[in-house]
Amino acid sequence: MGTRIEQVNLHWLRMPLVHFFETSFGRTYGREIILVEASADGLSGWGEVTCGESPHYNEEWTEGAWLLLRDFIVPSVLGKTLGSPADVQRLTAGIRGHKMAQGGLEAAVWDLEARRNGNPLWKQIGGGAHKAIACGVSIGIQDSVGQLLQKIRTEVEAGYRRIKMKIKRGWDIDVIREVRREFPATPLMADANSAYTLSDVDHLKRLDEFNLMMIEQPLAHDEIIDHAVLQAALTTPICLDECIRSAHHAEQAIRMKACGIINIKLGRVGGFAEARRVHDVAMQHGIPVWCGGMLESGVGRAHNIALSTLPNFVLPGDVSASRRYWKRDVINPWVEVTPDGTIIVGDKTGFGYDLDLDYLAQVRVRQETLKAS
Ligand code: OSB
Ligand code: MG
Repeated sequence: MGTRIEQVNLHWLRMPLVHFFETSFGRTYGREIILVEASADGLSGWGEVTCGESPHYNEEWTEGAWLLLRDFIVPSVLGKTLGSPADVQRLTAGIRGHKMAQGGLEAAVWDLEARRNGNPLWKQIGGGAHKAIACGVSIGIQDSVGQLLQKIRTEVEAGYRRIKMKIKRGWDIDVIREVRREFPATPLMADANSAYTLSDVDHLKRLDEFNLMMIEQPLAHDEIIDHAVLQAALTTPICLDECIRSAHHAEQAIRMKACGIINIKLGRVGGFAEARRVHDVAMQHGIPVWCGGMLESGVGRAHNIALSTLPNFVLPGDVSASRRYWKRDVINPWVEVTPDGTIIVGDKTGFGYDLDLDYLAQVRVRQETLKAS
């Protein structure tokens, strides 16, 4: 028994975004995405590497991830017989960091395992507690407050259940005040992507008056202790994103009271096995979680949907409709959101959608095949 990984195909896709996306660390007009295709016995599973084009969200970026996969991660797994997809994490444990690169392969192997067993991916990972996923949107920093208000109105009218706005120094308190005035009852939150330091505590305390669901990652990407100090000074719950790269980090952050909520990103923690552990630790401590996004193509989006069916995903996530990002997605059908702001979870085998192989070939700019010897 077990699955011997015979071949891994790396596909580099270049996909322009429908609208630029700006965070405190910069603006993105298009995505450079690696899809990982892992094959055994005539079946293929697909995963997505969710890192950015430059090493600003974390240390990973597309070109680096490609080399890491080609030279280290894939060779650690090729030709090995896996008892479970969770073995990918064990086989790559000697590689420090680069969880998004590892997570892309790990997710592909879970999808492959699901297909070998004729299971939907959500079932293969032990999910299924939710048959519909509650959706929120993440709205980037805009050129004007008017433009932001207009974008929020569009998403609220589409049915999305919460609005996340990106903030940075100079685009925070005054902007949120205007948004709150315009949308007094909308569930609202802000994501700073590490734009502040503890010396901004008095400034950040002013956020408490806006009744935000949470503030996401206000302080440094690797700083749990300062978040605990900040949380003690705020009534608004802190949600950690960048800081949580493992279940161990989640446990430390929760024990230190550095956060009240955790954003789980599949790639950031290295795949489904660790994402489930983060989920379980949070659940044991009564900390709710939601699924973050990294502007994924349909493949990563579908994986996020499967992950979000685990029971403690009780808050709307950043997983939203394909057409918010892409003129055309690489899957069929595209991910769609109902008028009441949910994605319906299907029963199809694997990640639950068909690949649009014609379009995939159109947007592919690089490809490499690695075979077991
Ligand atoms: O911090 O959650 C983040 C996108 C790129 C990098 C970091 C983040 C984000 C998002 C977008 O907020 C979420 C999405 O719509 O996919
Ligand atoms: Mg974030």
